[in-house]
Amino acid sequence: MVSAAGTFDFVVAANRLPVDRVVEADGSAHWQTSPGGLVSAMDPVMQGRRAAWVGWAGDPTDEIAPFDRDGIRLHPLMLTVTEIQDYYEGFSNETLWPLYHDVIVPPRYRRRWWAAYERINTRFAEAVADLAAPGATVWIHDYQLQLVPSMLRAARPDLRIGWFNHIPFPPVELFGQLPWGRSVLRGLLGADFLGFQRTNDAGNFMRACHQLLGTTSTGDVVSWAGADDDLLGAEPRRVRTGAVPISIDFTSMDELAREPAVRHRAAEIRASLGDPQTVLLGVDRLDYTKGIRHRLRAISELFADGEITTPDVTLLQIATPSRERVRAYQELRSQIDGQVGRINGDFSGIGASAVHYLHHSYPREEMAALYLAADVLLVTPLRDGMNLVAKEYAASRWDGGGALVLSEFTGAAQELSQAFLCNPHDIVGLKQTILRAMREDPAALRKRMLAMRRRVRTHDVHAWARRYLDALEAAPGKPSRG
Ligand code: ADQ
Repeated sequence: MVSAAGTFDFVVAANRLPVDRVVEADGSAHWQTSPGGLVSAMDPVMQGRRAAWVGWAGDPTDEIAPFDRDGIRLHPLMLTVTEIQDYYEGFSNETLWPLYHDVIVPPRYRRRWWAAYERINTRFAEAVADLAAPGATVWIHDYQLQLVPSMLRAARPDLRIGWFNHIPFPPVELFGQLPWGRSVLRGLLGADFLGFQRTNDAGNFMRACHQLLGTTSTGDVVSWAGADDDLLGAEPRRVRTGAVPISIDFTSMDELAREPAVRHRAAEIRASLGDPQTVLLGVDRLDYTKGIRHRLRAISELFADGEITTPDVTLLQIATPSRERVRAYQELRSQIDGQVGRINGDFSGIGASAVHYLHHSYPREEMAALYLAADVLLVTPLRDGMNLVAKEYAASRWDGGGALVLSEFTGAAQELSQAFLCNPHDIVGLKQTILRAMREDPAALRKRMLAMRRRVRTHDVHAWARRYLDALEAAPGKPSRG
């Protein structure tokens, strides 16, 4: 059924709204802008347009009416406790997340979760259909909303619909496990343009469509011949795909890291670590995709081999707990807690910890100071769509200092080829790479860092959003009858 049009020319749909609801001790509540790149990426492209954002409001609460903030209409969707368990923790984070990250832990396939995923995607599509003006542009984000493109197209064929995947898209040999894989692909093919982090992700998607739906492709365009299909309808479709790697706000990170207070704080951090010769740093969400266990294994062996010793070398590992109600994350946390405890028990001295392990979440100023304080940043994911931490490190190092050890299984590795690239599964190789990064002479390090900074400066988040929207605008769009 075609629904009535709204008044917004540009509508974003993402799992979360760009604001968090903060409830004070006295029970009063207010909204606070969420930290994170997506908000700053979307802001410049939303300003000056009649723009709206549809997303889950966070913790379950009573119905909240849509409201305006900074000239943007925010449209909260409320989820019940059961919907959060089934759609978000279940299908999004226990099925799709591990499946799309190379099945590092086994995905769980539960029919009840899939039914909830379909229901919540329907609610997102209905909300966007009601808000979007005739011919509006809609940008849908990420793996939680893969059915929205087709659901939305069925209701509003006049819209220009884009979707961007922040995480990898797996090879068809893995994707084929998903009992509802064909529905997911048909859900996505409702878009005009499907953006991915890497060319390989777009290729994996096209191969999955070919193998599971029998589509053909010419260059970056997937053609679906049309069929009596409940999601996609009977019309043939041509959908453009492409790699548009996400980035960060280089200028604001660079400026922040130059501030005297941040530089002073960086020196303070080093002093409180006991002024070691080498500070190694890891900054991750506590997630099994991030390769924290492999990193700690390598560090532990380097201490055991006597290649590094306290107090000369210390690792500062910041790991913000996430998805704490999901079992795999609880297990990971206790494994890492144990590993850190063993390393410190075996190799720390009095007042000289081998590993400083922190769960806190920090303001941007403190993140910039941490990056400035680190001689080597260790980014060792087993699989990561992009990894913004690597790019933030480069943007913070206006001084040309620091070394980046970067897993070849991150999207960032495609762009930051001057990093010390590593395979985190190869512990021997990882140890050697860490030592090389620690021992490289400053002039060579500086050359590498300046090249990485150039790349992030010229490919920042604003360029990303523009490139994405240009590709969406240029997508074939209208169904071709051949
Ligand atoms: P994430 O898996 O969350 O994102 P990442 O790209 O590294 O991973 O971004 C993490 C962000 O959180 C960074 O901006 C970082 O500064 C911040 N952060 C981490 N720890 C923090 C702490 N303790 N305190 C404050 N801030 C902290 C997903 C995909 C990635 C992809 C992004 C964007 O998994 O591959 O790069 O989306 O598309």
